[in-house]
Amino acid sequence: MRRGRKSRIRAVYEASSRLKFSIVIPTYNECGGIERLIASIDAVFREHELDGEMIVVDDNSPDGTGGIVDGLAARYPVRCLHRPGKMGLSSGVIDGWCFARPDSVALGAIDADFSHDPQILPAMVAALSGGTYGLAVGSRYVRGGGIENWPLKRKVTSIVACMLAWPLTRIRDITSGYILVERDALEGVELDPIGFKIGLEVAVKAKYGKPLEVPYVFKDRVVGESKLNGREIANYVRQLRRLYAERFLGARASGGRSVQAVSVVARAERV
Ligand SMILES: Nc1nc2c(ncn2[C@@H]2O[C@H](COP(=O)(O)OP(=O)(O)OP(=O)(O)O)[C@@H](O)[C@H]2O)c(=O)[nH]1
Ligand SMILES: [Mg+2]
Repeated sequence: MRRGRKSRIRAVYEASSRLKFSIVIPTYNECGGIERLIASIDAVFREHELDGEMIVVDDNSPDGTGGIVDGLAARYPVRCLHRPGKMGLSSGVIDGWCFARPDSVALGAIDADFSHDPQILPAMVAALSGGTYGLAVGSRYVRGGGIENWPLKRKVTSIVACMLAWPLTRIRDITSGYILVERDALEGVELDPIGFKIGLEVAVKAKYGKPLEVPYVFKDRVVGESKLNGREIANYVRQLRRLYAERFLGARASGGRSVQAVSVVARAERV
């Protein structure tokens, strides 16, 4: 009897001490793999007893991705934020963070195409739970990480893109997009919603203290089509130019979305 009570108390304690987090999955035409991804992330949550929720941000995908996610909400810890049209990956992640439950103390992002391995989520969560790190980045470019099935041209483009940002940060895989960051680290930070590289924006601007790169092997998408195009590459160059100007010329950022606005929106949507 006494043991039962003790273990119940321990269970309540462990539950309350688990790190609550929300991870955003931006989607545009990902009907081919979204259900499998949500089921896989849920399996990781269950196996490792993680207190996570998934937020899919869908831009009115013509292939019906958003509707599929709505249909999964009863079975999995997932909610879908529907936007009226294709508005970009980074702005989707920021809107998803707005939509996240307000008591999530960490906010993250993962691509919908299985390029980012959900199996490293527990290590990312553990990094933040331990209190030593405020940002965890899924990384292809630290020991243990890598890339599978990419042509040489794509590998070279990726490493060059990372190198262009290295003077701004000590994070190697700076174009990763697979991140988990403390909500507090985003407070008062203006995030530029341009383009694809929300990870870069967070890594350069947020106040997270120490970052940890968690290795994983990136896999090329097997279903659906890439949305990376020349326009997004140009956006990356524009984003870099703004970040360099802010860092080294003291230019003032404009048009950013602040974390304050994020929390306010999150609260407003829940009322
Ligand atoms: N909501 C939303 N999601 C987007 C948008 N553009 C891309 N995404 C999603 O962002 C993630 C990354 O896009 P990808 O097309 O895989 O881009 P990538 O990983 O750079 O390129 P690939 O190597 O081809 O996979 C995927 O989950 C996309 O569905 C957008 O405009 N809005
Ligand atoms: Mg991809």
